[in-house]
Amino acid sequence: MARGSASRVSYHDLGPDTGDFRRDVIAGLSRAPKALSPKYFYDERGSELFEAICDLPEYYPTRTEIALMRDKARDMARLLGPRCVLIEYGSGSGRKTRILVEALAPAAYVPIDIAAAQLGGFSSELARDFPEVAVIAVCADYSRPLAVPGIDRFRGNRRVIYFPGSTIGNFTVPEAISFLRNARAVGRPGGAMLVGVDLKKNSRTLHAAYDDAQGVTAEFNLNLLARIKRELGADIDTKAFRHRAFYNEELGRIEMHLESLRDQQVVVANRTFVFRRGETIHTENSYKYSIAEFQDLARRAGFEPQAVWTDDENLFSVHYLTVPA
Ligand code: AVJ
Repeated sequence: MARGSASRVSYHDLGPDTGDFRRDVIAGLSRAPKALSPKYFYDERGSELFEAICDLPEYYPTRTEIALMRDKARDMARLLGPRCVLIEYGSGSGRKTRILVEALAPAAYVPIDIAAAQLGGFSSELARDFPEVAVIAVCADYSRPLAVPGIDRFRGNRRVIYFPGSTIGNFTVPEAISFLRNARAVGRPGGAMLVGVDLKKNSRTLHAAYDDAQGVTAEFNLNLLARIKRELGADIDTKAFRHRAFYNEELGRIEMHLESLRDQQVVVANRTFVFRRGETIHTENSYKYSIAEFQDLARRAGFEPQAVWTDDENLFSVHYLTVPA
């Protein structure tokens, strides 16, 4: 299925459908405690709200990582080497990717993203601006194994997996290890990974970043309920829930929840779910790692940590890991 005007871009839709969403929502609300996957935040409205979060004064990760990419892209490109196949998990708006692609001049660029709305536009723009780069866009859930169509012709090129944005923080430690093991297999011996990881820091800064003054993060979190209403035709009073975010020091993670403001019932796909007042749906974890903690995690997944870049304030890190030959 080709889409977009540039000749060097192809687009493949392997994304999850409404059936998957319905099944996951029902399973998540049947669990105790209730939980939903943060991957479902990113419908069209959710992707827009996430872009707005990235521009908030309190949300330091995006601007810090972009500045880090600007400062260090040349060093990174030297280590990653020429003519690689750059596979990106969760390309989003692609601001960091542009910086990297410009410095790296890869043979191919393979963005894999669950958010279809952004993927088509971003990949055609990139293909237009970098005509030497073959762009293979894939709309899919990258947390599951998938075969990238048409990647075989780059058999001889080094594979580099780019995973920016500290999205790795959405996984628990065992999930992160199995995710990294899959990524290592995709990278193959001799391949590499470049991964953005948010650093541990004082809880005041973290709380502000996940509970901003303008309430954009609250709207982003509550949009998940709005999406369930829109797509699954559910009966939910979204005003009867509120956004909660806090740093769980012991587990080293921000947790986001949707808290029920009263005893109530919610109906999704003919199933009734009972909420007590104060009960929450756990919607996201955002783990924070020290450099040593993340390198240890990478080693447990079979990678060899080679280099790490951080900003002057030690807010954010970008790790370069290799797959042993
Ligand atoms: C996209 C998962 C990295 O955890 O900081 C931002 C998502 N959630 N504000 C993060 C998010 C609330 C973000 N990640």
